[in-house]
Amino acid sequence: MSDCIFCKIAAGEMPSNKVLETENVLVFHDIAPAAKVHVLVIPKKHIASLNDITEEDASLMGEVLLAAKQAAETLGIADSGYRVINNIGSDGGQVVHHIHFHVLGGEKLGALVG
Ligand code: IU
Repeated sequence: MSDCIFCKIAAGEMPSNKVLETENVLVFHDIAPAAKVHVLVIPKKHIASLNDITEEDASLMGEVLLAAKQAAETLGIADSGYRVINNIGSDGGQVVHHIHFHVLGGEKLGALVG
């Protein structure tokens, strides 16, 4: 999508602080970190939110989760633990309408659920 900022980041048209990149997925540092480590994992393909994935995206979404795990390892937070969050829509707090998974860690996180 031409007016999507994460599409522009994925295409290299906007700068980002990259953690890892594959053919289909990009991981980059969040510009406003909410934890000591805070990166975003995105598919390069424009998908607005989890509501918009289809069977066709099943393999791609697997690649996204594998990249989240790999980024956690690269950033040294895998063993101590971390959180992966996907916000969906207005009530979910989604601001950028290109599906992304937040990976948060590097410190003890407060409980959200449970
Ligand atoms: P949300 O799940 O849509 O609420 O999260 C959007 C995130 O994208 C938020 O944490 C922003 O700080 C982050 N972000 C970014 O890293 N780079 C950008 O250019 C923009 C938003 I716009």
